[in-house]
Amino acid sequence: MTDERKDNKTKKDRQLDHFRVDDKGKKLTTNQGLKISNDQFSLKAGERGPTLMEDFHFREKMTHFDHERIPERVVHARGFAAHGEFELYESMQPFTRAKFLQDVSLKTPVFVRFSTVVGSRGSADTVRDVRGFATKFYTDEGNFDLVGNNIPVFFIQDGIKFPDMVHAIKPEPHNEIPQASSAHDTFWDFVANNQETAHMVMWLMSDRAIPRSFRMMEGFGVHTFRFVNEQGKAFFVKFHWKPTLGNHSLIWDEAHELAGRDPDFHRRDLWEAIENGYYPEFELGVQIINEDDEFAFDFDILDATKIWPEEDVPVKIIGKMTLNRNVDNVFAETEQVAFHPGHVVPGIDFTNDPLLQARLFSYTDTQLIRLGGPNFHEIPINKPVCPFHNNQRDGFHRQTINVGKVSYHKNSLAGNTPSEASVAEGGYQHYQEKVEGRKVQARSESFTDHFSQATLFWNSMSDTEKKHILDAFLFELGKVKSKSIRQQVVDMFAHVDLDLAVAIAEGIGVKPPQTGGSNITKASPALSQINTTYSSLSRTVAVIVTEGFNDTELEYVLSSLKASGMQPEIISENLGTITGQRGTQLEVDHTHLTADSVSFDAVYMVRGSDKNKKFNKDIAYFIDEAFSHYKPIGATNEGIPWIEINKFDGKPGVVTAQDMNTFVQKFNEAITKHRHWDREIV
Ligand code: HDD
Repeated sequence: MTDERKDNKTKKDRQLDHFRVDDKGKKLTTNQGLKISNDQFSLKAGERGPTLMEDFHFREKMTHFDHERIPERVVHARGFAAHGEFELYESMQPFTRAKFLQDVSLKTPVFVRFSTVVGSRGSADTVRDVRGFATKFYTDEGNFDLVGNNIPVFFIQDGIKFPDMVHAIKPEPHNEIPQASSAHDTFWDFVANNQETAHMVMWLMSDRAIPRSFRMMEGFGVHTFRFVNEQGKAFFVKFHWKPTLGNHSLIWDEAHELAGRDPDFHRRDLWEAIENGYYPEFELGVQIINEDDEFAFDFDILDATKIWPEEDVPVKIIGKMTLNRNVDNVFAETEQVAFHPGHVVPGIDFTNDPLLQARLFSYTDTQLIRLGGPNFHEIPINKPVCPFHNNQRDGFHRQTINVGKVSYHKNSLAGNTPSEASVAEGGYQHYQEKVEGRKVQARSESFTDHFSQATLFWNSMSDTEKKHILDAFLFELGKVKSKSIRQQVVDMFAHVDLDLAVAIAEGIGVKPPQTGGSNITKASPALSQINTTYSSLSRTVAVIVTEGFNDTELEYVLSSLKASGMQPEIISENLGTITGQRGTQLEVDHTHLTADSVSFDAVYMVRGSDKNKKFNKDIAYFIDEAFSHYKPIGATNEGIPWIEINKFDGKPGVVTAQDMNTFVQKFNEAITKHRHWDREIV
C-alpha cells in the first residue's frame, strides 16, 4: 500500500509518511550509507580460507540480525492491528470536556490492536481465550488509549493478584505445556481458590471466547471510568464497542480445527476484509451513572468483576470507528505500539477501581523492558499527532534533538517555558474526588458477592449457549489431572447453578454437589449472542464446482452473492481454470487440499461433470463437516445429489432449489442467520 495510498489521509497517516522508507529500486548500502558491491560472499583470506574480522558489512548485517527480536508482551503477545478513524454522532459536552467527544465535525485517527491473552506470539488465533481490544485515539489533546477486552468483566478485583492469575493461566513452568490454553491444572486451581473469578470464567467458557472474527465481537473498557465536564461535574462511565456486523462466534470443534489448519485465521480475516474494502465498523457506546447514584446498585460499581446490566443502565451509542487501512509493517506498528490505560485526555479520569489503579502502574513499566527504555513515545506509531513539550531528556534511543540549554522548570532563561497550561488552555486537572480512610490492606465488603452476576449470565443464555458452556467446562476440566481441583471447581460452580454443576460433575468423574444453587432469577437479554445483529455482509462462501458446470446458473448465483456483499471463493479439483458447458472459464481459488470447510461461513454446491471419484469423496467430507458445524449449505441442480448423498436435504439451513431467484434469496437468508442451531447433529 505505498504507491496508491489515498490522498485523504488522517493526521496520523501523514505523520507516519515521514518515517516510511521504500527500498524498492534502490542500491544496497550499509547502515552508514556505504554502497555494497558484494552481498553474497563474506571477505576471506583465500577462496577457501577463514572469514576476516574486517568484513564490516558481514558483521553489521549479522549483528543486526542477531538482535532482531524484542521480548514479546508478557500477556497479549499475539495480536493484529489496523488503522482507522472515529467519528462522533452526537456531542457528549454535557458529560465530558474531551474535545474528540464534543465536536461532531472531527474525525479522530485510531489504531486498534486485537489480541489473545495467554498464547505466545506465534500461537493460534482461534484458541479459547479472552480477546484484547485496545484502541489508541490520536486526539488533538493527546493520545487516549481505551485498553479493553471482548469480555466486560475481569478475573480478579485487585491488580496485586494479576501476576498470580497470569502465572496460573500461562503454560505450566516445569514443562511449558499447554500453549495458549486455560485447560490445565494451575488455571483451575487458581479459579477454585480465588472465587472472584466465577463471573469471568462463565464468559470464558461461553462462545464469547471463540469469536468468529475480530470484526464480529464486542469490546469493553471493563473498568468504571469518570467523565468530567466543563463545569467540573463528574459522571461514572463504562465504554462499549458494538460491531455493526453483530456479535458472532465459532463453535469449539471448528475453532480447534482451525488452530491447526489456519492458525492465522483471525488476522487473515481482518487483513483480507480491509484489503477487500469490507471495513470493520464498531459503534462506541457509553453507560453513564450520576455520581449521586454511586451506591444505588446491588453491586459495587468499582468492582471490575461486575457489569452494569444494559437493561438497567442503557448503552448510549455516541459514535463509530471504521478500520480502513492495514499496517505497512507489523513489527514497526503492531508490535511496537504501546498502550496504557493511563493515557487519558481532559474530561476522562479514573475511579478507585483497584484493578484499574494497578494497571496505571503496570503498563509504563512493561514498555520500559519491552521497548528498551523511556523514549517509546517517540516510536512513530506511539507519537501523538499534537505537539508535545517538556523537560524530559536523554535515555536510550532518544530521537528528538531538544535545542537550547534549559531543561528544567521553573526557569527564567526560557521565559519559564514550556509553561503549564491552565484548565481553560486545555491543561489536565485530576478530578478532585474527596478521599478519606485509614491505610489498610483490605477489600471492601461490597466486593464479596462473586456469584450473583455469574448466575445472571447463565440465566441469560439460550439453550444452545448453555450447552456450549457445559461442553466447555467438560473439555477444560476433563484436561485437569488433579481430581481434587476438579471437585473444588464443581463445588464452586454449584453456587452459580446447581444443575450446571451436577452436569459437569457427571462428565468429569467427581461427586455431584448436593447443596448450592442460586436465588438469582434475573436475566439480561443483551448478554445472549442470539439477540445480536445479523448480516450476510462479507461472509465467505465456498463454491464447489467441477469442469462442465452450468454457466448460466453459476454466473447468476455468483453475481447475486457478490451484489449482496458476500465473498464467494471457487474450490475445485485442481488449480488453474475450469470450463463451463457454454465455455465460460473460471479461475479456481483453492483445491480441497488447500481449503477446508472451517475456513468458510457457508458452502454452495454447483458440481459439474462427475469424473473424479476421489474428489467427490473429499467433498462429501467437506459438506458433512460444514453441516456438523451448523453452517448454511446451498445446492442447485447438479449440486443437489451431493447433498442427497449425505441425506442433508430438507434439513434446517440446507437450501436447494431449481429456480435461481428463489435459491439466491433463501441462501442469503440462511447465511445471514450465521448458524442453524435447530439442526440435529448426531
Ligand atoms: Fe492488561 C496488555 C487489557 C488487566 C497488565 N492488557 C494488555 C492488552 C490489553 C489489555 C488489550 C494488550 C495491549 C496491546 O495490544 O498492546 N488488561 C486488559 C484489561 C484488563 C487488564 C481489559 C482488565 C480490565 N493488565 C491488567 C492488569 C494488569 C495488566 C490488572 C497489571 C496490573 N496488560 C498488562 C501488561 C500488558 C497488558 C503486562 C502486557 C503488554 C502491555 O501491557 O503493553 O502491562
